[in-house]
Amino acid sequence: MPIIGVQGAGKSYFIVTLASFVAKHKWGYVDAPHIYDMMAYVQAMKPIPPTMGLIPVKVDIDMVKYMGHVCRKKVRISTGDISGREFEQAIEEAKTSPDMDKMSPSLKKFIDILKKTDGLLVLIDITRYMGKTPDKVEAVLKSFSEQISPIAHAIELAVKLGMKEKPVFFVFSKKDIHKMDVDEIRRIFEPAWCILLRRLEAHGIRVGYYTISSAGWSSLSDLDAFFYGQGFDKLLYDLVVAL
Ligand SMILES: Nc1nc2c(ncn2[C@@H]2O[C@H](COP(=O)(O)OP(=O)(O)OP(=O)(O)O)[C@@H](O)[C@H]2O)c(=O)[nH]1
Ligand SMILES: [Mg+2]
Repeated sequence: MPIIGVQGAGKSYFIVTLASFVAKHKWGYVDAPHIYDMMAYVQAMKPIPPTMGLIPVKVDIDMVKYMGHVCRKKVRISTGDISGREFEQAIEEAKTSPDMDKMSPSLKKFIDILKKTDGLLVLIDITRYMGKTPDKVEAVLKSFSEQISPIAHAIELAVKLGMKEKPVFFVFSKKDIHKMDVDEIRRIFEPAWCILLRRLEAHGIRVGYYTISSAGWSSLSDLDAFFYGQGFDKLLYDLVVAL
């Protein structure tokens, strides 16, 4: 299951946090050693250099647990196969040139990822205009307006390549900044993205909504309280069960 999202949406921070959670609870296996380098940046809350963000990171999950329910299944979550910049460029290209022979390596790579996917984890950053626009709803809508085209096109492309009856999980990142709960965001998201949502329903694609924070946990003494408080266990459980 790939993680997609525009530049700076929080994909790399998310996978490092997710990997730490999975490792802490012995729920799976994390691809090393690149993750250590990324970890250093996440722990220091510094931007991950673009070149490092390109290195693929894979988290192999064997089991998940939520509220006493255990689900054993093998699921791979990955990112870094395609960076946000490559993703945006590939989607732009996919919109205009459907010619297979002339495709750029980025678009080819992205199509290969989508062909074999069991669903999508879509990271959306709603914080881009927070602090710049006084009205929170307006700030969220402004962020959506920048991300709806690449994201919706990517999902449509995945559907075209055969992703039917598979789940799409929308994850609104950087919760520590926007401080909104998932229902509050859904009330803005659903009308704004309704055309895509109706089309997904028509293809039997189930949609889930989550909001999490992937930063500021390394200094906490009670890591579990952070992870569970963010709902990482629920997100992983829903995801594994849905596949
Ligand atoms: N406060 C806060 N900041 C975050 C969080 N997640 C990511 N960030 C910030 O957002 C920046 C971008 O996050 P990345 O994870 O590197 O974004 P990305 O989606 O991997 O971006 P590309 O690799 O360019 O596609 C980071 O440098 C952090 O400063 C979060 O949960 N909370
Ligand atoms: Mg990245």
